Amino acid sequence: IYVERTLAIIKPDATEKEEEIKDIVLRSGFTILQRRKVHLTPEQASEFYAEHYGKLFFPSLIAYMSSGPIVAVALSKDKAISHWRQLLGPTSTFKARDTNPDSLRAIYGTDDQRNALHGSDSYSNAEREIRFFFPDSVVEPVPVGQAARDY
Ligand code: YYY
Ligand code: MG
Repeated sequence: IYVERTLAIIKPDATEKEEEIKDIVLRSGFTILQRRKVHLTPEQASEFYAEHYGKLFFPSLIAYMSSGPIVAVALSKDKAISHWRQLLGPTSTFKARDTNPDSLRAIYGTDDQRNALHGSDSYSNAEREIRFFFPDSVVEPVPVGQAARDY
């Protein structure tokens, strides 16, 4: 089994549900490696979401992500990156409610932007995002014969 890491974030609109979300995370077979509650400055949120710089929704995304404390969590599991994205559901809370009502964004999201939770979308982003919140975390070696890969 190829155990992977991914970065999850409980966004400001969902931190009150942390215990409930944690139960689902553990029941879904993830291991919590590290957890940190932090209130990002707009500058830090912009750095985290740099790939979206210049898009129409960027300013409001940064305002939202710096509006209150968030909980960053490093998770591990077999195929953690894709499994976590699956459990999250689609980016839009409304689409999640329509197409995947059991997903975390369907349950905990507020609207198309305030979608309660984040998940890394690729191996390289997962490693970058884990380093962003947990700079001291140990870098996991890639098993022999398995190249680091994106999904
Ligand atoms: O990876 P994921 O969070 O599912 O979506 P991204 O396309 O990376 O966008 C990041 C973040 O930005 C998303 O969680 C909500 C917000 N957003 C938005 O407000 N409006 C959009 N049209 C797309 C994304
Ligand atoms: Mg994304």
